[in-house]
Amino acid sequence: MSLFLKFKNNLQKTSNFLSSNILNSFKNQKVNNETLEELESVLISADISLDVVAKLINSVSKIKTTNQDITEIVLETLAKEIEIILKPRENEILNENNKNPKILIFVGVNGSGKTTTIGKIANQISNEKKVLIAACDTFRAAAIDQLKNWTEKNHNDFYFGNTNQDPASVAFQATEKFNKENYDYLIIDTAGRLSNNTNLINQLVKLKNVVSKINTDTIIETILVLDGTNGSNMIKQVEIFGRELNVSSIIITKLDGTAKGGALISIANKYEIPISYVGLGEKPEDLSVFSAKNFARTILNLKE
Ligand SMILES: Nc1nc2c(ncn2[C@@H]2O[C@H](COP(=O)(O)OP(=O)(O)OP(=O)(O)O)[C@@H](O)[C@H]2O)c(=O)[nH]1
Ligand SMILES: [Mg+2]
Repeated sequence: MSLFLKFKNNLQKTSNFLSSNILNSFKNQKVNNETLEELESVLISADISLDVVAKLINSVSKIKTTNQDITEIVLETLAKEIEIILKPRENEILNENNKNPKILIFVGVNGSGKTTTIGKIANQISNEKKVLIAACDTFRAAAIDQLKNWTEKNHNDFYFGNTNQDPASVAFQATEKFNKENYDYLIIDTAGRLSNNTNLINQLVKLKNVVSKINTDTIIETILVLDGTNGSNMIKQVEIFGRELNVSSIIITKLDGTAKGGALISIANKYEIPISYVGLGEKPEDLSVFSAKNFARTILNLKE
């Protein structure tokens, strides 16, 4: 299936919401204060932030009435503006031509999709690469098993410690193994829940420091996984994790399950952090490289 179709099929909740409401707003074929206000409220309901909505409304307000179907022009105008906002955020973290090893540390609140996304990403790495996956979520025994299942499916090597062992010490041992045995990738899973956020962030900072100290030359990506069904609440998570952990990339999951996919645009507009992948379902193949154009066009139910 093409990437476009994948986006189209799995972003239907957002696209149905946006396209049907926008068609409805412009059914009288006029761009005027009333229809612009209706459009504004539709965009806000899709969790697109006010500053982005203002930009979009400004572009649509400039549309001149012609013989052409106005809704088509409105949708095309919106898609173009949204693509301009999203384009600079495209970013590939798995470059098959890259010979240098890489460490990926996955962080995010509990349930955001870290472990599942690690499974999906490992599934996309070619079999020729040597991959070590480390279970540094030592908070729950089930978390270790969940990751182990994925590594067995993908035939990746797996490193784990004891339940409740200090996550940074598991990361330390895994990083030593990664160095000694010449792996191409080390992928680190972390816990999403602790007694409070400050403890969680401190623990992650410690883990990252340990890994960076041993591996001064290797590229370390800190990947923040966000639950797309949280809509605009994702902003707060970017704020907290971004500030302390120098997040290098964002992955937004569960976009198949929400009509609030517009929040991705708000994040792209507010933060200069690349968006590498989007989660579009629970199956191993339901993780797609983020594409600005595909996202912008499919959420408005436009053709490729
Ligand atoms: N529909 C859908 N479900 C997803 C997606 N990504 C993850 N999930 C589901 O979300 C749930 C939580 O995912 P996990 O990967 O366990 O989340 P986590 O961040 O590791 O959670 P903790 O380990 O508790 O911090 C699971 O049931 C996943 O199957 C997605 O893109 N789409
Ligand atoms: Mg997990």
